Amino acid sequence: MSRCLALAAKGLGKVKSNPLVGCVIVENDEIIGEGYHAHFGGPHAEVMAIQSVTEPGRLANATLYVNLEPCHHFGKTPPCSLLIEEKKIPHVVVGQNDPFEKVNGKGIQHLRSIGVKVEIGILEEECRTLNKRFNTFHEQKRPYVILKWAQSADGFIDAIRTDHERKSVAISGMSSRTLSHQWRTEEMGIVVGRGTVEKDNPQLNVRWVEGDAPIRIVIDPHLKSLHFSDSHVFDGSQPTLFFHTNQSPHLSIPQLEWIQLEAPLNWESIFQVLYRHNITSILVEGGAMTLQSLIQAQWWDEARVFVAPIYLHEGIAAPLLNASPHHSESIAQDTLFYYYRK
Ligand code: AOF
Ligand code: ZN
Repeated sequence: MSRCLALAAKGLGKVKSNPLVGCVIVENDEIIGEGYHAHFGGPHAEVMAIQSVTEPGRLANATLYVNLEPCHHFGKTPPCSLLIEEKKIPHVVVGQNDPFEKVNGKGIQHLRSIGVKVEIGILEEECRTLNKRFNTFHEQKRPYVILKWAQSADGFIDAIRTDHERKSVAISGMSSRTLSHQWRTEEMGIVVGRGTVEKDNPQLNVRWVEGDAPIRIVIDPHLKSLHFSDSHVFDGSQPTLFFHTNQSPHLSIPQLEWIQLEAPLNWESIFQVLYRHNITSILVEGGAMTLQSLIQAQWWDEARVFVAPIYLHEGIAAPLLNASPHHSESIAQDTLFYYYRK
């Protein structure tokens, strides 16, 4: 199962909004096949593993290990449960159930009903952690929320600037910023508030690593950022969702969707829309108000905070998390702290 998890993790950033799944097939104490779900819409882990077996005759005496319950529905690909049945694999070991409602329990039920021996719950906690996005999305019907910011050693995330200075103060170092771009490839959406659009004019794309850019999500209740119409978020280069309460403007921008919600704008209704858009996870990059409002409403799962060895002495205070870091690591001269809500 550990090997399944290591294989599954290779799909990070490539299979979203699907789960990370790895599969290992063992016969007579020997690994005879393995595989993982490598890209969205592509074959499932079980299919890859079964295809990799060079002596298919051994499958009838094999054990198939997989970190997620084999699917039992026709999605973009046919059900893995039926493939396992066809190959007459007698023993299946599963890490966790599939919370997706078209599957949940049905894969295991089917395999048992045809006489396959099924064990479930092996390394379950590790399996659930690996698929934290997929599990949160299906069980809580909202995206998994990762907060991210960089602060100075004395606790500021920005200098005091006018909205027109549009050049952000560099706090974290290059290595930290490259890592942040890696994170952008791993999540489906990237969230910023109106103030960040006005002050930093972020592109919210992926430039320093390989990988797909996330969907841009801008929270702007009164559409004030329209006063900055040359902002990157309006450049039509990337799917963008704009949340507001004003009338939607008669302005058509490629890939940009205006989403008008009732005032006052609240996270619960925003998350309902993100759920309908199949956005399984979001990386929230600021600013302080947006981050703090998610913390206040307890709508976060994880926070990643860079602390840089610089002093700003005054400025915009970093959000207050009210939690202790779970662990930390050094990223060049910066320290990266990881927090988890529960
Ligand atoms: C598995 N093995 O490797 C994965 C599973 O549209 P599809 O056909 O790709 O189906 C996607 C759903 O299948 C996804 O929501 C989840 O329930 C399950 N993913 N199942 O047996 C895999 N990736
Ligand atoms: Zn499947």
